[in-house]
Amino acid sequence: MKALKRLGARRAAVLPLLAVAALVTPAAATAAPDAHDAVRASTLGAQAAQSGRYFGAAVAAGRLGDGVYTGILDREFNAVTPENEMKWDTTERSRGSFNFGPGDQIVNHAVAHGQRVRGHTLVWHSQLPGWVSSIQDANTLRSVMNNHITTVANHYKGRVYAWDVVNEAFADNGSGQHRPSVFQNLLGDGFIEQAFRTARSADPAAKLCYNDYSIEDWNSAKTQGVYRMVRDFKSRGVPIDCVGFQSHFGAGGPPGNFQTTLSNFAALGVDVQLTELDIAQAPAAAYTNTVRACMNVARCTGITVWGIRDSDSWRSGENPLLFDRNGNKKAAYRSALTALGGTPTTQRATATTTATATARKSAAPATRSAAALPSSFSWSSSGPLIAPKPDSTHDIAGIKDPTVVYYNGKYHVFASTARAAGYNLVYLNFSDWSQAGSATHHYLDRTAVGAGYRAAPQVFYNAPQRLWYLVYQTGNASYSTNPDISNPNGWSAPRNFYSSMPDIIRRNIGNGYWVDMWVICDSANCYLFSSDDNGHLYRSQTTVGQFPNGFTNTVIAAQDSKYNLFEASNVYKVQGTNQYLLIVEAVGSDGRRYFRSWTSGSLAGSWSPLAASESNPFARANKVSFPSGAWTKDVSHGEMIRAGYDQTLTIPNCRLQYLYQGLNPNASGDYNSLPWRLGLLTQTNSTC
Ligand code: G2I
Repeated sequence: MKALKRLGARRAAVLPLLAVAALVTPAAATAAPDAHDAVRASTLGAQAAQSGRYFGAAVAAGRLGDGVYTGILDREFNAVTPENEMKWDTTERSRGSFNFGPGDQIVNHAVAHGQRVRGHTLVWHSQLPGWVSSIQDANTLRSVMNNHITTVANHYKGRVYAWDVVNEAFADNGSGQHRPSVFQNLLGDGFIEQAFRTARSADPAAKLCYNDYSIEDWNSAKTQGVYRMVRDFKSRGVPIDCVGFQSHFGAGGPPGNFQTTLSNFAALGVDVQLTELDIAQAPAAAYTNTVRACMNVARCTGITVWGIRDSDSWRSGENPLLFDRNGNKKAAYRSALTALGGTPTTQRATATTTATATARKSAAPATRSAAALPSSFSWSSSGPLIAPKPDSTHDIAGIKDPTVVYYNGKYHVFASTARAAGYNLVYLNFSDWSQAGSATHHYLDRTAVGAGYRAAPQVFYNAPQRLWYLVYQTGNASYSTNPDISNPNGWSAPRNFYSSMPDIIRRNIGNGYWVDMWVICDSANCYLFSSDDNGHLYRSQTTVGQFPNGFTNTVIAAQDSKYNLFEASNVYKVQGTNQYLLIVEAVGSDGRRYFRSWTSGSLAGSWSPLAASESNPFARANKVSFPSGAWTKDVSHGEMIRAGYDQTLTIPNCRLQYLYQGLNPNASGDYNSLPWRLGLLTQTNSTC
């Protein structure tokens, strides 16, 4: 979007049909992607992400040097749980002396690969150092427990999505009571509540879970005991957000009433997760039943398998996992993927091929899947999901330029508010698209972000700094930061990335506007892309370490005619590949907005056309089906639903979703007063 839009839909008819095939880039184009590879792009994590879920694995720090292991991990999983590295006997082996080395190894790996982390576990009677179990008085133990929770949760703050705060506190004996432990014996039943309260104070943004095994059968006394505790916690406001069902099953798989158990807990107002799944002999049907039980419960937010290959499992003699010892996909893998809604790949992705390919490419895990995206796209659109909510001081006409991340069980959307007087920003969150329309709109002009011209936001979490960034245009490229994305009042006042408009932009901008700033980082550098409404896409750069202290080396990353390369560029990393995707908004021969797309092997590389023409667009209204009515002919400035939320801007490689701005085709008049609304595209020609 731009400061003072002057190109209305009315201009459309007079625009010439523009040549769209070639995007002039400073360097030679790379080879076009091989469309056949798209069939093999389907993975557990990417598929789970389609429904807002994660699919994770327990990870051992000691195996991160194994290329086959990390090849599978980074291709298939978008969440990890350290198998042993965050347990008390590792993190505080002697009193007051903390060791985060092994846990950090896993967390750093996860952050670098866009995987969320489940922290496991803060308080557990097992893997507990002798100095704790031999404590004899309640006061000492209470302060030791609180200090442990606070120190560990603090260390991982911002990088751990959910904590197993207390693990396995209930007895197996059919009593439905707590098991004996040093915590239970000295502190009594209240130790669990105490642990949750302490964890909440230490890391208010993390989800706090109670985790246990043999609580999957609704009829068991242990399940009922945990259920009563969660109900009690919720009724008294004790902070608990989720229950982890470990799901260590025998060959028969889950109990027949597992889904009932999950729904009953979810009905208490907590998320439920399968946290340590493994099944003796891994029968395909047992995995299907397990995954289906989760998929059928809206608040079942993710599944973690307890290891990657059978040889990595704590039950390795029972071959309970999804990959065999050589890293080949087992039948159970295919049933899990299918139950997640995916289509397992056939011959070429099975067993030996995958394992040997992975082994061969262990140094560069994703080179073979460089063409995860197809070369043409079709979409289905929702109706308008988000409309302005004017209040007495905000006479908003349109809501535009959305940016969105899914984080902590919610979609967080920031957008421009447009009215005749100009632009500012709004924030809303919701857990489900069905609730997007009823979410509260928080106007950011009331916060330190401030009044005046602010538009076209982009949000991401900077994992190295553990800080959220909101990037937006103010005439300069500006940003605010916030430790808590869900707190609209937490944003800092705007700061600028540049001291002034870079010379190369000043020389090329003509009558355009400097708009739509977009930041994306790889492991070494951060890049800022921007447009000039005059056919140029610019790219500046800095290092990850220097970000956000200025961007330099501004170059023209791509150029074309003005309307062919207009504005609203998004750049993303495609999950599980070495590809980046660029999409840029163009103005069609009918004056309607649509998107063109390119790919590149590196952020600073040249961009090769993917679906880059008006007849083969990335997204254009005439390639979109509108089951609930064709409410717009423009597919304009928006943002992809990402697979993660950090600075790498990773998107799924399959079944893409794009939140965009659309417009009643009959609307006309002042550009700033047009009634833009937000709708959601879902890709319909995915192969997963
Ligand atoms: O027992 C299965 C799981 C039950 N729920 C809680 C989980 O935390 C637990 O995980 C397992 C790990 O998979 C094992 O890897 O917890 C075990 C300990 O209770 C872990 O085993 C330990 C061995 O006992 C140690 O001897 C060994 O040094 O693994 C360590 C690292 O390999």
